[in-house]
Amino acid sequence: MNKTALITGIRGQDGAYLGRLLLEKGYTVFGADRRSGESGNWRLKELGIENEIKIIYMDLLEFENIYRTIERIKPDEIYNLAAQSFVHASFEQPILTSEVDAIGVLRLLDIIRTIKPETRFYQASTSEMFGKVQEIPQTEKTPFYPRSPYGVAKLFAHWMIVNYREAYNMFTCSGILFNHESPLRGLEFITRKLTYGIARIKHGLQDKIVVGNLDAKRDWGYADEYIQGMWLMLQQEQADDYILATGETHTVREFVEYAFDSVGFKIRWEGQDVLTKGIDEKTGKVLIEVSPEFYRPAEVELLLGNPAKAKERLGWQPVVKFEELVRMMTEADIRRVIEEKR
Ligand code: NAP
Ligand code: F7E
Repeated sequence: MNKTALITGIRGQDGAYLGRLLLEKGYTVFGADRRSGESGNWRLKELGIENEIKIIYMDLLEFENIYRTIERIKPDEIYNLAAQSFVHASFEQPILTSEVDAIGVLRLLDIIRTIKPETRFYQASTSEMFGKVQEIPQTEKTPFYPRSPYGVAKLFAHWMIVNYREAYNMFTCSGILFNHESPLRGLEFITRKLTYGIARIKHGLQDKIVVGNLDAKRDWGYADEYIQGMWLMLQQEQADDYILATGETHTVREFVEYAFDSVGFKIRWEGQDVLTKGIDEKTGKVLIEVSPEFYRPAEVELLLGNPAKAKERLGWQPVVKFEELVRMMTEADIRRVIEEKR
């Protein structure tokens, strides 16, 4: 039978990939958009699905708006991907971040509990909940220690997912996803900031990129594989929580080196901390600089996930490795910059 899914955050990175996957599987896909306007449509356009998703206007801040939407479309599955997802911004906007990422999830859960409690619900939880990590690698049993308003808000939502499952027997899943990137990643995140910046440097449109902490380590995977894990979670007999990660970690510095390398630059490092500079070995030009502006008041130094449970129970396993991911993103941005120059 044809299923109906509602994806919140449809215009984000994961929303676009998940929308495509569910359409391929024959779902009727409703995409909730908070009216970000035509400019927010680029990902759906790039995937060629902008006319196939049924866009509805829904903001996680507005209870009645969500209520009417769920009552009208009564989805079989909801994927809650909408969020203020930029950790750095959450320090400046902790209340907005909590309203959307914590209370917004509760609004959805409570509305479903009232209207259609059998709805299967996926919540986009995050490795940021591990923050100052209490164990390496992190598993579903590792204690949480969030380090940002974003992490704290997502942890509230995570426990609500667990609570609604236990209290009302609802099919609610928390996917604890480690960083996942792609050519559709937002430009504010370090990976895309780097690959887009490097493509512009390569084509003479920019001199350098200014960044923050180069020593933070992340477990970076490929978004298009992670959204398959989301779908799998909602197809199981029992609702549960799962980590999706690669089991490999790399520093931001390694990302810089590898991304430059993939377009023919060799980076030599000079200086320490905020005085660090990444220099082009061939020309001696400074291509990377560090500024305190991009440091966070509290940093997550190291993330490394163990995806064993997802492999065993869901049969989910990431294939794309760090080097391939960086190359894929750099190549996509080189193509975009060439287009922009035309
Ligand atoms: P993203 O590209 O930033 O997309 C988030 C989407 O949420 C955007 O389309 C945004 O709308 C929408 N949104 C923001 N505030 C909203 C509100 N008040 N009401 C309705 N929609 C709202 O994020 P992503 O990388 O695809 O991530 C998807 C989800 O997974 C997020 O919840 C994120 O926190 C979580 N997550 C991401 C990662 C990762 O590495 N990517 C890892 C773990 C968890 P606009 O387009 O209008 O801004
Ligand atoms: O930072 C460091 C920064 O903003 C990664 C979101 O999808 O993944 C993402 O959160 C690291 C941090 O992602 C710059 O300090 C250095 O240590 O790309 P990011 P994030 O904070 O890890 C998690 C799992 C989510 O759930 C989030 O929604 O890179 N860094 N220099 C920088 N970061 C940025 N953005 N910009 C810099 O210039």
